[in-house]
Amino acid sequence: MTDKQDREPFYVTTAISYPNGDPHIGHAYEMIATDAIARWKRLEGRDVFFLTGTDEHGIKMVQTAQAQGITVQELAERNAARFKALAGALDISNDDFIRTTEERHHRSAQDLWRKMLANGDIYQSSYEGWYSVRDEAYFDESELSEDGEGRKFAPSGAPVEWVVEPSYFFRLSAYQDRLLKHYEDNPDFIAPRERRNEVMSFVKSGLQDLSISRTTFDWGIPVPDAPGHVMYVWVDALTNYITGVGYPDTESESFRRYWPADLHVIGKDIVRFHTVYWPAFLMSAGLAVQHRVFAHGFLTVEGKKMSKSLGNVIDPFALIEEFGIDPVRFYCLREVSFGQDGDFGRDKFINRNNADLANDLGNLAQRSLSMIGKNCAGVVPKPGAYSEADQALLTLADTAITRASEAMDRQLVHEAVAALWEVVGEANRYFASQEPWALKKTDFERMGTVLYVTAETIRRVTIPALAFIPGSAGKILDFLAVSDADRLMSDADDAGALKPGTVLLTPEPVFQRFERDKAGA
Ligand code: ME8
Repeated sequence: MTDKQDREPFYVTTAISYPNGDPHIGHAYEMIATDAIARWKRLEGRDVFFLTGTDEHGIKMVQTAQAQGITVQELAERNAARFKALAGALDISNDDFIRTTEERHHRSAQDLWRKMLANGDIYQSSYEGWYSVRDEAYFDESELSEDGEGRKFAPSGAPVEWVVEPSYFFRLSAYQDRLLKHYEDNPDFIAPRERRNEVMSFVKSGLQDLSISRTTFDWGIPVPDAPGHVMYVWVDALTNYITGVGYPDTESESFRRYWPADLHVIGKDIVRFHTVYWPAFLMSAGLAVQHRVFAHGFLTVEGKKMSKSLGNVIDPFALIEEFGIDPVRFYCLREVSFGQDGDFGRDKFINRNNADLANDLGNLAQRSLSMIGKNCAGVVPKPGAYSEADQALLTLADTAITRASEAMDRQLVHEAVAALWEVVGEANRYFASQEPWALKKTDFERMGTVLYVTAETIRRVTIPALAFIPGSAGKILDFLAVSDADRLMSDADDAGALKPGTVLLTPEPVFQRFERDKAGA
């Protein structure tokens, strides 16, 4: 691979999670999808920097710690370690893990604050309004709902209370026109499109200044030169994206190289923070605005919203323990349309694993490569002239790789997976209809061609699959004796790169089949 400096940088982030509880499948989902995007870009030869982490300040952390009888530092320490462990357990290829309690981040957030202040965008006043502790946000009266007893609730369903406090404000109202111009000039700034429309109409309806400091608790980043005030957790949280690449040192190599970020991947509930507040903060501080925000949907479990009270929160560690990493990753990427809501269902999960991984890719690799082992002394045979069927499969691999790349450019991860698995499905039909086991007796040379075409097709789809199921795809490429240096998209594009005469390794089963639960099945 060429030197890092010669490759085009690509900076991608997840949201940083609140470590006030254990990570759940929604957190795992976001990590997996972002990891697939990061890995794909690396396969394309980009110099990727991938950041994830934890958002550790705010009143919710304080309240959870109190309820558990531990200090908030202890809570943050314990649960941040769980999120870090989750990234490891899911084979996430993040380059750094940021915690907002780190000193580097305090320095960064305070510097950003000073820049916004120097630009005249921060002023002191007092704030009163309907505040939801759970959402850590104030809401407009018009956004609230009410129950029969006069209690008011935020759109999330969380109760709100009337709060009055001295507060610093950010002059968000001054950014309405600049933001709208930014959306107009950069039609790809917010995806999917329906999110962009929502944000634009929200901004068009008028922006109010934003309360950005708190005085009712001290678990946060101190506002510079303002004793008693800590920063509103979202100012601090969003800043993680620049801290991660070296801010406030804007002259550092990493900041110059990676900022502005190419992509923030987040859930649909926090679009406003990332597409209204964050670009406004950056503009105020004289920094470049990130290129793009992609909002994914929410996962439900067996069709129901996850909640502690329903007891249906899925522990991703338990899932990995039971099924392994790649089946979990694959399900998330294949079954859910990225950008739409999706569902985790146990039967659907097992069906997907058995059909696409164990049967289609697993069996095909195992059967074809072990035939090469037994009949060709483990050496890739030299193909003869291609038949129409051979050509059709090879061409399909070509077009599918192109389609997958185009889909990944727009973060349509599910479309990319589907395009590749269409080839896997077709390769199975090809293998079954060509009957190489029968050709062995009738036309040995033709058998060699069929095995070559099959193995070459497996190589070509398995390289891009490294982004989705890195461990299993890596094993299959090992069996095919594809060296680490030959596992880039340019190698997948390179038809015929599997050289006749290559000595293969003995294949072993890569995927497992799982039984659906008897009860209720
Ligand atoms: O929002 N399905 O943290 P968080 C899919 N700290 N995604 C889900 C989900 C679900 N059921 N539940 C949550 C925060 N998410 C802030 C972010 S960024 C500067 C600060 C997603 O722990 C959610 O949309 O509540 C968000 O993108 C991420 O998980 C972390 O959520």
